[in-house]
Amino acid sequence: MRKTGRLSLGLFSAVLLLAAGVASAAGMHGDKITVKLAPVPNVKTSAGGTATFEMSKDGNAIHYKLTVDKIENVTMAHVHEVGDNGTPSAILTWVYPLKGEAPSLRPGKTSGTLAEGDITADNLSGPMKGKPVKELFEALEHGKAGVAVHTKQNPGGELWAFHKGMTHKKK
Ligand SMILES: [Cu+2]
Repeated sequence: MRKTGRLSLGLFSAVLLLAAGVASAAGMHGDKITVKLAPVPNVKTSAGGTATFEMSKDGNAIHYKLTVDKIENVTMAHVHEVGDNGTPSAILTWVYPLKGEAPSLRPGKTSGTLAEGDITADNLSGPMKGKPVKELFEALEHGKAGVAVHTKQNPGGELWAFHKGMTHKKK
């Protein structure tokens, strides 16, 4: 009985902490989210990358930039929903290429800016379809959405990461 009581108190504090984090993250405009990309487990690669997302002042667009380091034969990149076990689930928007919704192979090694642009509500797909772009930003901020980069040799994803809500910086 005592054990249960202590456990629920611990859980309660955790929920409070989580609520505080969510509250401080909500309603802030001009925030920038940085997602550091890492190799997908069991994928052998020396590639790396970083994706940044910034909400526009009017709230109608997310400006993003996807930078890669030594990635070979890159084909596409998306924001995916974070599924069970932290793996990429449904595509929420394409980031490379932003328009076209078809892979675009870059043969050989690419380092530098792979893609930069604005995500608007029109770009959203899957469970985000028809929703305001702000919801995608919040999903990214809360680690419910992440970034995957696909290559010819790793079509299921070579790089992948999602934000855990602790490193977002105010502009
Ligand atoms: Cu993808």
